[in-house]
Amino acid sequence: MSGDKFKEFIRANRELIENKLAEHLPVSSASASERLNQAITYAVFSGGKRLRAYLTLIASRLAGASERQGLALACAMEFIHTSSLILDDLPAMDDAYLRRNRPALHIAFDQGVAILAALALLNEAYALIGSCADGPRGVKNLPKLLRETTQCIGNSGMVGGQAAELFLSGSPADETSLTSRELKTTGLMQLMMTGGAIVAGSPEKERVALARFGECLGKAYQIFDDFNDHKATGKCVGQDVRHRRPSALAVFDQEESFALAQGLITSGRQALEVFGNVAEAELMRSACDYIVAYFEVPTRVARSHTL
Ligand code: GRG
Repeated sequence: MSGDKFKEFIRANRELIENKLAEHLPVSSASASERLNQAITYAVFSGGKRLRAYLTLIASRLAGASERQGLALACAMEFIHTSSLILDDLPAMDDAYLRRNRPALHIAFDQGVAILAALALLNEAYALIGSCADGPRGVKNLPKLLRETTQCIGNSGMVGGQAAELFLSGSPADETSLTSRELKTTGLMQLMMTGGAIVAGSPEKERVALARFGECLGKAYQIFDDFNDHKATGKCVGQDVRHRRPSALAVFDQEESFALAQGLITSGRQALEVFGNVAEAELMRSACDYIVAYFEVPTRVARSHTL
């Protein structure tokens, strides 16, 4: 139950993912771009767990996307994630000085470079997503993939969720504000799960199941992350409290939050039933166990939760 299969997958694929990220790193050869290149390297190779890359690769394989498409999507998701962390840490957003146990990018370099590095990574992510148009199916499905991408990243996804977090801070939090704010995390998790299925032209039933899994996992992940706000995990401690963010802890007590997150994980696992016991579906289930163990969630009876 501690995610051993997923841990083994990480061990087996770590080098592959790190090499692919290095290969696709958007380094500039323009004059005087060394500092930008250093900042991009600093941000991407700074000890992140790479969960988004691994989960994307598994979901893409599960959906029948080619290995090349799966790896391109995996790198794209990790670049989007890194870009969002850089922007999130800026003084105008979370005003955080620490990320992954090191100075945040805008502290290690400066705000201008940090913003450009975030843009370069986001831009490269779109190029990687565009590169999934190989083969007749890829070409046909690319417009749909781009639509899904812009929705998951834009105002109905990460950008919208971050805006809700900023603008609802200080107001009394409730379940509605939490639902808006969690888009900052669920948006990307949904895209990670559906990207491969869209490009591979998977049956609607499978794509919907993957989207549901991503949504449930994203919501649970955000709740777990909220719980880490007061722990020293390599980020600034107590940011949600300091900014009076609409976090799970502002609405539920600890027991309720864990039960809610556990219930979401259970719903996500149920969504995967459409795939039976194929190896990649088992890996996704194992990833759920890994995440629950990583966040040291106490074992409790899961409360059923309807979205
Ligand atoms: C479109 C790039 C872009 C940004 C949109 C700034 C922003 C607007 C959104 C912020 C999204 C955000 C930072 C959500 C938090 C997600 C989260 C729980 C991060 C922590 O993930 P881990 O623990 O991190 O997996 P590591 O360090 O392991 O990669």
